Amino acid sequence: MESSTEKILITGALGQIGTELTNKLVNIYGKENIIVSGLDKADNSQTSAGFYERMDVTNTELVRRIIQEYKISTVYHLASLLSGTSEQQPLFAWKLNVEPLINFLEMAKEGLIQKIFWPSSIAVFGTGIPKENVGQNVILNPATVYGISKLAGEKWCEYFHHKFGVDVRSIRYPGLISWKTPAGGGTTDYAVEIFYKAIEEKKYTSFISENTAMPMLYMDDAIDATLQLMNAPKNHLSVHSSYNLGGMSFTPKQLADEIKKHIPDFEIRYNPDFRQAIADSWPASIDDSVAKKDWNLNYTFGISEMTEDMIKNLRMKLAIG
Ligand code: AKB
Repeated sequence: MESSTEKILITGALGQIGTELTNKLVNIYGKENIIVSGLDKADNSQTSAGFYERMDVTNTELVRRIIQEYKISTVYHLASLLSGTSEQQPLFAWKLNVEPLINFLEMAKEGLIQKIFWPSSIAVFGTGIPKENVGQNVILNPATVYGISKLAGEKWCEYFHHKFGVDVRSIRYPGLISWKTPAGGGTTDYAVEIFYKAIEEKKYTSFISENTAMPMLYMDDAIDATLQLMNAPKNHLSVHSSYNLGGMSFTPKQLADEIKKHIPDFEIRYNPDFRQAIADSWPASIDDSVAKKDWNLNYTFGISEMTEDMIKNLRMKLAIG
């Protein structure tokens, strides 16, 4: 475990991963050591989650100033546009998903930061490879703007590691399912929306077709995996682009059947939109044996445990809210 003098900056801290990762990091390191940043709210105030800095990550000078001011040692750089939104704003997706990462890598090269975490995605794989059990080292041929930006980011991480010894660690997240903060703009997000609609309206129209399988991960497992990777001894790591993470794999129909075990009158319909083409270019399942070997990746939640936990927690949240 890192010492509590560690100073951590989290970008995209108000997003789906950011909110839950922030809580976990505050518990481990204390809120005085956590600086959360996002585009919203007031500047430089101390919140229950640590110091808050309103920060546009594309503003390289501002980011550098904050890194220096707080003497940041570790950055979790999560700010990103997801796959659906990236297709609608391709140039902005490139600017947001790639350029700030290079800025952080440069600062690590200069010795201003000691360690970086950056999320990649199963979107890097793309077309022309088998769909099942896709391995760590297959040909990467992304078919989406988001996938292109994530592949470029992976290559920058690898380059800065090999050339300058930068300690940057990354995971190719599958779809992430969680109840605390809604997801936004992703192709796998049907698997979050479906729970809200099942509880509130007992029906859902999926924008992904019935039998399209994608890899998914429950947020608790995603946070644990992220911290396991960040705490792994440097010399155990053999991948310096980004580690495959498989989690579980299911189709909208399989998820709906699982939900029906808790909400028997739930009904699902299918009306695929532009995100279906994105899903069609992604793997159905992932081989994550390299992460299991290098840093003991493991999971607690399968589809039934995840469904039960989502419904229990969302029912409470929606009843209160
Ligand atoms: C998305 O659907 O865009 C993301 C991802 C798999 O990276 N959840």
